[in-house]
Amino acid sequence: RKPRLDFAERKGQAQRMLGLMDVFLKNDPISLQKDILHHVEYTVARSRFSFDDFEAYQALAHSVRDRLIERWHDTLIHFKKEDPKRVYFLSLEFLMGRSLSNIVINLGIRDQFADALSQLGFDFEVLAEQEGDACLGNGGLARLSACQMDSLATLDYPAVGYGLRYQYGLFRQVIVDGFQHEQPDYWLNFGNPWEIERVHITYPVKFYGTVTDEFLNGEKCKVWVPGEMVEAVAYDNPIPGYGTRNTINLRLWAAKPSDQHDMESFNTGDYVDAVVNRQRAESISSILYPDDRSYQGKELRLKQQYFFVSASVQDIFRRFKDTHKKFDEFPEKVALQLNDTHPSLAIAEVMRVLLDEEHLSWHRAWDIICKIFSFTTHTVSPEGLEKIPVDLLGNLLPRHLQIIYDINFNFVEELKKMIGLDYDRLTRMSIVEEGAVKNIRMANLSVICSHTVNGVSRLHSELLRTKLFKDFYDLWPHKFQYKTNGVTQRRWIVVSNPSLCALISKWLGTEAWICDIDLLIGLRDSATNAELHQEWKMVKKVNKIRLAEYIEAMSGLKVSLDAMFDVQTKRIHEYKRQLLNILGIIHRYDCIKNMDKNDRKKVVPRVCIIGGKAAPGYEIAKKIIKLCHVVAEKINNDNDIGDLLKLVFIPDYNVSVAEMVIPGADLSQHLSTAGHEASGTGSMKFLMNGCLLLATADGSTIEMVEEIGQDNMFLFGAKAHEVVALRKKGPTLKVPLQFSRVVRMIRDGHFGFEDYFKSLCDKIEGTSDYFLLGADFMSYLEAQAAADKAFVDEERWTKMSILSAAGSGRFSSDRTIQEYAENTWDIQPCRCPF
Ligand code: Z57
Repeated sequence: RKPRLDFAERKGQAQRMLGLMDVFLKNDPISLQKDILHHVEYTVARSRFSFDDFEAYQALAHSVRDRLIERWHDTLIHFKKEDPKRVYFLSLEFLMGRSLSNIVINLGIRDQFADALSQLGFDFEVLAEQEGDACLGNGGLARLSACQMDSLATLDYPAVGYGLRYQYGLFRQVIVDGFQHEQPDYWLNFGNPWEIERVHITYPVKFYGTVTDEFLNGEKCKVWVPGEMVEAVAYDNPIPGYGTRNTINLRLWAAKPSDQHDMESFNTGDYVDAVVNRQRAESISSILYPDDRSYQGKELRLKQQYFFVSASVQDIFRRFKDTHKKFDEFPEKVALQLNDTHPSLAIAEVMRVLLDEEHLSWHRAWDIICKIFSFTTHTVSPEGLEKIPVDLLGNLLPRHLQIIYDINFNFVEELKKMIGLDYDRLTRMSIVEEGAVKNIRMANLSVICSHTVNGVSRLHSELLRTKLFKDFYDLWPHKFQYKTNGVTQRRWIVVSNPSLCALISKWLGTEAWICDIDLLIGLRDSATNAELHQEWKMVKKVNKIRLAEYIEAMSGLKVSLDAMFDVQTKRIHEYKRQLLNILGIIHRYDCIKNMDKNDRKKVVPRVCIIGGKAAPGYEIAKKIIKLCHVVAEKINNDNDIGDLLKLVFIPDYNVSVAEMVIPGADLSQHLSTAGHEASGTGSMKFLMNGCLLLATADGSTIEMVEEIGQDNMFLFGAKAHEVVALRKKGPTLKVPLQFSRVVRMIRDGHFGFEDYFKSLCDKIEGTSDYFLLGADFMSYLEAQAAADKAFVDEERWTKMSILSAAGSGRFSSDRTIQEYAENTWDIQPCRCPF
């Protein structure tokens, strides 16, 4: 493959850019120091002679922000001048984490800032840790959006991200007596230097009301008279690319009371009540739903979806109409990407604007719709698909429900012509689900109205075509594609693992891999080089020390650096089988207890680390967290065990915790029952950091095996195609004795709380073991034994680790985004000159 970018040329441009920037904002140490002190005094408003680390961080952040804004302006002006086709990335969730390090690295001014600070007596890293995470998302889907924004900027694509500016991000997880408690994350408390409030960029968003038929120039048209109006205010978050001047925009909407509405209540005289009532508008963007793929049919959630969609669509139309008159050109300038079904109301909204406001014919409007939308789904199970009760939608958005019905009517009529009166199939494919509660199937709407439907890994796409969307695939095979997910190496190596970053650049003799990840493969040539081995082990050691210190500070537990650090961190879900991990740990504990002194000497010491949040209403997931704590309590305090086995639960797993945990892991576990993880992206971050994988053949792991080879991973468990048959066997399935024994230990109260854990045990025994923990248990233990065996052979382990990182190139979001640009969005890079 030819390299995507000429790195030398990029580097040259970057140098010239720095030179030019000196004209305005200089980057020499004195200028940087002056700038920082200026912000201490005038922005943070502290005395130059007394400010703490947090205040220093704020001043630093503002100095960085100034430099960021320059490039962001230039990019927006350049895009405006060039007027390329843009992609609008609509997502209800963006999990950005911290920004400071990421931004200075992408701008190429990290070292300058670090030097300037150290002369002032500050440590860059210490200040960077003052920043709180922006957690405007739940898990994989949301972090994927963030990685993709980084790649879009770095590859110079003209992209805009749209989302919601929640006042409360994902809840903070606090553990009390081993139970998860949720606390609000009021992340804006301390200000947010990375956003730019645009008080003049606002749009009215309408809700409720009625639709009437009216005549305009002799033509019948629909008029929606809303019952409520809320204002959407833009907050812009510049996203800088690496090695480019391009800095794209992530525009998040906040809800404010509307000026146009409520005149009436003000005139009735109850002024104070009227003002207080107005504040309710703000609740629309107040809180992120923490459910992660369970849809409850809540009105507020639907309001959030429409609110952000409506504001974004108005913004897109305004930008288009600035420079264009004919809507036929719309598809040449606009690609709308639906990140899952959450923003799929955009389809009905664009249709509504074209019909009711721009007065296009249905035919012309529909033609445009079919050319602009692309849809990516992230789920595998039919239950994961979003449905909206018709009553709810009809009440909140009466005109949109009409439009959806019309789209469906036309679709079903067309379908009848193509497949005849196959009523079962027609019923399955209809956008409207009949039943006790009538629902709108947002996935069907999205598939029908999009030109392309993407899965997030090859296996996922296969499952979409043969199961979830089989009826649609048979009809429109050309619509179905897949783009295996990826993560950005800028955040997941350069920011979070600086020692590994330096090592890779040294051994490859270039930094070009930072935006051309395929170069990583070059490490293969040195996979057995003794000198590299030495350095590689040192890097891992440094990161393990950092992680061990964190564990000790957090829980008081001292862990041995010689032990294998074995990590499973991700949202808690039954299908991800954290329970399988815990049962494996209990088994290991039980084995060690039953060994004599000599055998114990042969045990490979382990530090098992588990982390992740459970949705607040997800009982079983919360029980898994408690189980982890009681088992840890028992094992960690058992003198027979000592350093041979430790179990730690890391609370409040988020992006910045991940940045510290992942580089320090020797082994990471990805245990989803095959066919249930659409892709998985955590595994990619571990892989890039030279962490070995113990995993099922699920989602993107299947493709990882192809890249790094079966010998460099620990694979186990039933394959996706075997899972259905295994489930059918149900009661006749023989469960290994070892499995029954560990479940028995929990049931018998070996760890206490046996009544509380009963329902958990019932879920995995007998016919109810839906996720097949029993069926996969032996295979799991064998894979664990294989990992132990490999770990004692230090040379072999290090080689496997190097080959893991060397083979991780395919899992960069740069590759994913490039594929989307070429095969789905049809957009070209638009590079801002210096
Ligand atoms: C979410 O994080 C994902 C899927 C969903 O349907 C929702 Br809702 C949230 C995850 C998948 O579970 C992962 O397998 C995948 O890697 C990730 O989305 C990004 O595609």
